[in-house]
Amino acid sequence: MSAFSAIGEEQEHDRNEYTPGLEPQATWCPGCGDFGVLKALKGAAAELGLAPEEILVCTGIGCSGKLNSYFESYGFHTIHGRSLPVARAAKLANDGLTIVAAGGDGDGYGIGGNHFMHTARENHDMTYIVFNNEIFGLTKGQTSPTSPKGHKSKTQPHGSAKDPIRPLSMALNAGASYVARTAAVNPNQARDIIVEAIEHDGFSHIDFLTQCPTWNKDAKQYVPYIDINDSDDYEVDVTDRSTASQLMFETENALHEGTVLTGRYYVDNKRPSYQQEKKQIGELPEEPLAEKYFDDDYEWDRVYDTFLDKHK
Ligand SMILES: Cc1ncc(C[n+]2csc(CCOP(=O)(O)OP(=O)(O)O)c2C)c(N)n1
Ligand code: SF4
Ligand SMILES: [Mg+2]
Repeated sequence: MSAFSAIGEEQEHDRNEYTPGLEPQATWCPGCGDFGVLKALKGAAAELGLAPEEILVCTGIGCSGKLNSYFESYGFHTIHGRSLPVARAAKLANDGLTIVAAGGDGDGYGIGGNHFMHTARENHDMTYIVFNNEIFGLTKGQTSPTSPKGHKSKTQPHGSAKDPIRPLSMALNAGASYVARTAAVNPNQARDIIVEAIEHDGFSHIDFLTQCPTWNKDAKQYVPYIDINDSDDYEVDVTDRSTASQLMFETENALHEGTVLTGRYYVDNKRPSYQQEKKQIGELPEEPLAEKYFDDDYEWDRVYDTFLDKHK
């Protein structure tokens, strides 16, 4: 629970509380997988009993970057590939906040790849959701780092000559302490994974398969999918690093051969988070820095109410 909770310790929240009053209508295309992320995030926040003011959602640029426009909480729509450094700074200033960083495959695995690698390595306590639609959606379908080899787009009319990156393996090797893949076609699994990821102390990476029916007609490849944690064909010990590594490799190969594997791959509960380590060596005060500037008498208010008042 945040020290800044306006409501108190025990809270119950309805998923509808996370729908903003001013801009309830998402501008994503019909059938877009991004709706699945929003739905799963609302369900997870409600299940965890988090008040909107206890959550910060930092996003990058892209269709995915609109997530925090449609989710009622604190939000910071950053620049392309930069959701993670902003999220890190916010967590360092106020570790009572639940931090969700989010962006697209181009945003997080391309232009922001450096931040992804080092935020995982340093095990910053936050949940990072990457909307993986295997293209640049907002800018109309160009090839992205996760586009499969041979994928044709306006930027690669003869087909991409390059192998896509392996996001799960990348996260594991960089040092993420929680790694999972889910898909917009199953918001229930996605919700459960987001709940776990938020509860996890450390860097949680979720590669979230999101179909883009407008610019990536291969979207149908995301259905049906297999949950490795529920299937008899896979023996998964999420605490075993080498099993996780093998399964990730298999999953990343299978994706473009028509088999979509999802689930939790790796959970390391023993490794301290960046925040915990910094406190241990005395570089981070026990009391959040932000609390120094916190006004106890301030009544938390929805920003759009203020805007609406101004326009009366
Ligand atoms: C520094 C910078 N370079 C390029 C762009 C243009 N741009 C905006 S969104 C985008 C790609 C978004 O793709 P992705 O991150 O996969 O998100 P999606 O739209 O697919 O959700 C690009 C290249 C930008 N806004 N800033
Ligand atoms: S262009 Fe694709 S990713 Fe963007 S809103 Fe439309 S369907 Fe979704
Ligand atoms: Mg994309």
